[in-house]
Amino acid sequence: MATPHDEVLAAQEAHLRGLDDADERTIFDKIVAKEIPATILYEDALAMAFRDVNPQAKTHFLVIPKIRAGLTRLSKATEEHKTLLGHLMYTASVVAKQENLDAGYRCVINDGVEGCQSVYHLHVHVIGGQQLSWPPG
Ligand code: D5M
Repeated sequence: MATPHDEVLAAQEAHLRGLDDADERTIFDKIVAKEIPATILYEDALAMAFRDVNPQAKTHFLVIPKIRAGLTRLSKATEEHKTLLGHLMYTASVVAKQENLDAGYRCVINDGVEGCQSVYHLHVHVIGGQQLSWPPG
């Protein structure tokens, strides 16, 4: 039976499909479509989490919107993306628990050239499993 949460996700999914710019596909779209392999840790109607291919710590996974809906980067966010952005952060916390990151972790979103973004499909890096240092470079 669908829960109220499932209904919210389904409504968001329909809304995001209306905003989608699917012709410009990224490597992450191919992971969502299962055209290229990835170690998938979590998936629902809106979000997917998978291990980063180039881990920067003992645990490093990415949380992405399955439908990019114009969110190539965080700086493209509009009012219409608020629910999705909240869902991505919540998903990061759910998967971090699943990965036993009980002692803490870091969430990072790189934006644009100066933020060192390389894949233009919004993603949250979740890094942990060891003591991290601060500040980053
Ligand atoms: O981070 C982009 C991240 O995406 C970077 O840490 C590598 C990761 N990446 C790239 N291709 C793959 C595949 N195929 N699987 C898993 N992870 C991948 P950015 O913030 O854009 O610099």
